[in-house]
Amino acid sequence: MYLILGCGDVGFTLAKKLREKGEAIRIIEKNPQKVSQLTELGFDTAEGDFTKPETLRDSGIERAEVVLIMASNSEVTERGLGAINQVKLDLGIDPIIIARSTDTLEITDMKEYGAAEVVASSEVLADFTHQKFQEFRERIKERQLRKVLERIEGKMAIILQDNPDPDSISSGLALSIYASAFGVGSDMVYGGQIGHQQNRALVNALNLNLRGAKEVDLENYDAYALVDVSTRGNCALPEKIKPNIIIDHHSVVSEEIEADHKNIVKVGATATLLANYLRYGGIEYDESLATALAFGILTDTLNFTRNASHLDFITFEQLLPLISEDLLKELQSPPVSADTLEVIRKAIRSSRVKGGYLISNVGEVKDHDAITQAADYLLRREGALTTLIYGIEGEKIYVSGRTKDVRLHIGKLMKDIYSKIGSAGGHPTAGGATIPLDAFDETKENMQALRGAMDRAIGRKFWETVGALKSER
Ligand SMILES: [Mn+2]
Repeated sequence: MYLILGCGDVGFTLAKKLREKGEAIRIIEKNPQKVSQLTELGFDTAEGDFTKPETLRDSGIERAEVVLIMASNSEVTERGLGAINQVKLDLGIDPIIIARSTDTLEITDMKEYGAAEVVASSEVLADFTHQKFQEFRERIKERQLRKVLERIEGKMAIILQDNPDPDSISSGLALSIYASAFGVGSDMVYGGQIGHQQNRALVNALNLNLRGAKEVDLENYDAYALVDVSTRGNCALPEKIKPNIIIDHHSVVSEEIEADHKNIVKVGATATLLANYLRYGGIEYDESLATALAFGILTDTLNFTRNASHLDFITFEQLLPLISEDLLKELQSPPVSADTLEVIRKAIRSSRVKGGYLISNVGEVKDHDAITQAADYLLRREGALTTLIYGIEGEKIYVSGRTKDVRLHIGKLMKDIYSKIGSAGGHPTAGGATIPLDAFDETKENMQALRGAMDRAIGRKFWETVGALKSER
């Protein structure tokens, strides 16, 4: 039971909320008029002065798990705490005591006097205003974006980061829907590739018509927006063009490019920002976009374990009732194609492990994304800390590296090893290389010889560089 001592505005609001939640409550109030009002409203109320131990005893305080002192006067609160302390000793009880204070300076005193938690109204008000301020900011940004869009005539290119991920793709779609609500049509354009199966699944599920930067004449649009990217190095924005809009999130705010509307903030995902534009713009959207935005937030924050901010949490909470759980599940673990399974089978069969380094040559494949997936999958093998899978698609060899070894930066390592014969690079935990078949003397006509040459120049070379071959001897 919750025992509420003193039922002014704050106590009454609290009592209502607790009752809504189905909690058992009892109120002690001094003012007889208020007592009869509360009783009329169905609250279990006792009349009395809670600064007197006998009142507390008579009110059944021994059944209270929590006692809330909600008086507005600190002196009364302190006398209340004194009375509770006395009763606690007499009855051998130990409820959780929460006190209200008007002055933050009193908090320490009240805690020493037995309050487990002291709620200072000034602090609550400041916190609330601060929180609201963050929301105001999003509201202001939304109005600014609207004004910028109203000035745009013609078609806008929404440029995603190169090799766009779910955050980028869902944010791009959200901006295109937002823009079309204000009369601006757009194309979503990306550089690089939509490689990972998860990204392709998202594109398919949303039935998106994404344009590769090479397919379109990027100079020919009337307006430009950068989404989930704010540096020229990582997107297809043409050299001289100043974009109209930049919406991005990053730990370091980029000053590189100017724009009429620039919103770069330290939040976990760009999808968070776009969900707020849609919200404050009053724009309705379907459950597939809501699901995509939620998925974007989840992937970019690694399920709220990386760079997630307060705004990410509340935005996700607001999206939740709109999303399709089935679609979210499907996006999180997209079905694996028969071809991909076949490549994984080959990768398992021809894998060899030395000193925790697994290498595997899968030969010819239809789609090199399967090589990436095999590298991911085989990292789960016991004893493998690093995987390196390679195979041929068309006239190129694709190499995919993955590691959970914290001492290794696999992207750098692959760059060191393979950039002489192809292009290579990546992150600490994931790297890739593309090597033209021309780099080898052997051709596909003699597959066995070509595979042997690949093993020497790619697999063995990797083992040699990390020292796995020496350690075997
Ligand atoms: Mn992002």
